[in-house]
Amino acid sequence: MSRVLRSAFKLGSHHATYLLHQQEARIIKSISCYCDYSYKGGQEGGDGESRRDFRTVLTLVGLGGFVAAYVLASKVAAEGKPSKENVNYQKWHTEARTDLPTYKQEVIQKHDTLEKRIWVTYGIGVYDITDFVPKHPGSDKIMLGAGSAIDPFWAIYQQHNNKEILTLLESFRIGNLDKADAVSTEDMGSPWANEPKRHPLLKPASERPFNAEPPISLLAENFLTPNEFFYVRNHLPVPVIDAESYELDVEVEESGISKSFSLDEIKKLPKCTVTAAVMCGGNRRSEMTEVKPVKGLSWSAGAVGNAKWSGAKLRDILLAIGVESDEKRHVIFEGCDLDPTSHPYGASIPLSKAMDERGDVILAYEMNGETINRDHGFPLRVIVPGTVGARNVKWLSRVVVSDSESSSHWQQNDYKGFSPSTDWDTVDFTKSPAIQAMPVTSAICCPSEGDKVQTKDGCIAVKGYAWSGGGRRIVRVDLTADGGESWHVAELEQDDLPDGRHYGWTLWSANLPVPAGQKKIEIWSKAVDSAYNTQPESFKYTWNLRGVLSNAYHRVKVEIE
Ligand SMILES: Nc1nc2c(c(=O)[nH]1)N[C@H]1C(S)=C(S)[C@@H](COP(=O)(O)O)O[C@H]1N2
Ligand SMILES: [Mo]
Repeated sequence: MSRVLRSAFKLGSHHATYLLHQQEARIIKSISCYCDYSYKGGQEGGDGESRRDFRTVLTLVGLGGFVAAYVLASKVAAEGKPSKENVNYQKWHTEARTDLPTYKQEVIQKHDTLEKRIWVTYGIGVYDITDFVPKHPGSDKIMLGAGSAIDPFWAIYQQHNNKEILTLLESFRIGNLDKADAVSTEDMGSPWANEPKRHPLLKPASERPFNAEPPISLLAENFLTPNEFFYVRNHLPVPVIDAESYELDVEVEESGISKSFSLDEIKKLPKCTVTAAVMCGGNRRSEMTEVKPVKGLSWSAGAVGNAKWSGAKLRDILLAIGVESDEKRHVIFEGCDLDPTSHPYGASIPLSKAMDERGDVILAYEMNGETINRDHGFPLRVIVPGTVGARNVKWLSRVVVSDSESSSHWQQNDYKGFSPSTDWDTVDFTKSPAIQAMPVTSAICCPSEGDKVQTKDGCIAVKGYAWSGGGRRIVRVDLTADGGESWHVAELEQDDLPDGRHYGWTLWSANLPVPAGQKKIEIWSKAVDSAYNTQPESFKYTWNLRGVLSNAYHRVKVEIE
């Protein structure tokens, strides 16, 4: 590496350090988006006491911070980063730097406090990230993860593998790891080697982890979304599970009751089928982003699907082990998908929802009459009808009845709503409740933005979906083609189920009158649910930093032929 390059790194490091101090609060607060911030070029724990938690927090803050520092790195770029475009930044951490000393793992391990300085290794690079690790009330948690290799984390969170972040990391380089101590990437195996095959029509918002939605024009074609077109939202690699040896652990905290169920045992329980839409809390986020950028996967309106789910009622299982409903308790779900600290994806719902006969919470092994596929949770997932997608935990491994909510990152520091004036400097995730039931929304699936459409008797054919959380039926969908001067009521296609227990979506269609003589029109849709809740007119006043609950009127511009 040239001297110019090295001094540029120093400069970069200095500059970045300064900026990092400025932005440390922001970085800490950005942890909730560490996992998806940089996917697709700029898109989408807990206070637990265990060491695993701490390590997760390190990943989130320390390593995720590198992601958050993307912006800083760009500034560095503007102010003197190496001009040679072809430097092989992906190799830096694999090569020894002759200008720097070599360290043994046991030496590195000792650098695990701010006082002793915080070191990490990546490949055979040794980095001092002390100035990067923000000083904040939870800094004790960061320390516990210090002094170790970050390779396993970055194997999973592949968004780090870009020039800006690797450049920033290299700027913290202080030495080389003794080769004998280096983590071998071959030994680790790729966590992505066993991903299932996906339908080519699913448009990935990120490949690893796999997140994709179907073209929304397809969504209104089928009341039950075909399994292969159903959006996929994975936070981690898809776990490989052998159905024969699979077991679900059900536990009750305090009482100490616990019981394991094989898949066969679960299938012997009374089978029940629920039609329920599952919608990601970030569905339609890309529209909210237009008001002001938000952090998260840039979903269009396709992060939702409607399916018939079959399985055992969670209520039956809980009753069988003697659980009684209690308004104050929770049911925690854990998946088999593990992060690099062996921490599973997790979420919780109120116990009262699980115990409610009309809550229809099921442990599903079938989706639309087929064995549930790997992307959607094989062999077992929980379906919490009417509740945000994040609580519908896939690849279920454990169910725990507890006095507290899940301590997972996704329950505590993500999937929560905030005021439009809350930013990453001021956000306090403990101040907002975790999203459970979702608000009413709708989307126009046909025509699509920019389509040229033909009129028939002064009308155009429009269709879409509408849904509300909490079991509320859709009672009306209003459409306008003249900016709200006149509204037209759509025809609804939905289940004939009582309000409060109506969990599937509603498809709607209409022949919408369009203003005569106008070439360009904008269609708006708004749905009304059984509580007469309706969608907000714009995203402006419901904007939130995470881009969740993005349910304003859906608007589509088309040209009349
Ligand atoms: N175990 C596990 N369960 C999970 C997730 C996950 O990453 N791991 N993602 C959640 C989120 S955020 C959503 S929106 C839904 C998506 O379900 P789908 O992929 O079947 O559409 O699964 C939820 N359950
Ligand atoms: Mo989600």
